[in-house]
Amino acid sequence: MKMARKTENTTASSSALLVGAFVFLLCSFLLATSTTAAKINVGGSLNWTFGFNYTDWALKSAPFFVNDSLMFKYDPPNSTTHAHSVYLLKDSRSLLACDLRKATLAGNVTQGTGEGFEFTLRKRKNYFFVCGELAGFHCSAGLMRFSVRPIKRRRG
Ligand SMILES: [Cu+2]
Repeated sequence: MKMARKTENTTASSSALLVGAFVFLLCSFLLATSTTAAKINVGGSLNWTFGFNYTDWALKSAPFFVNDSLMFKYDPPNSTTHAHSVYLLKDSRSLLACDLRKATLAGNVTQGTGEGFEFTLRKRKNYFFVCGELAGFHCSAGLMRFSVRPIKRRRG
């Protein structure tokens, strides 16, 4: 009796091991084959909005990969919401200061409508994104700023 029970336990644990190994292999396979670029909605379900901490969001959403696309969604100007836009800054200094003087426009106040617009991270470099509305107020007080540095995707 004791012998039989022991055999049963051994069988149960070895099949659990097999399942575990299978799941591990499946995960490795999925990781290795997920070489296609991702589309990431900036801000998750909150989209591009005033008062959400995008610096924090970017840190939690990392890593980003070269050729991934960031989706920016925001309502066009209307009577109930603030207008937003997306600008690219040149460096971390201007990001810190919310200095838009050398900024380039990535999306104007209407381009975030509906499904929004895509910005593809084509190069392995730092990107600095801000909302350009109210002369940097949305960037500073509204926390609408973040930087990302996409990394090269590992091939399997
Ligand atoms: Cu804004």
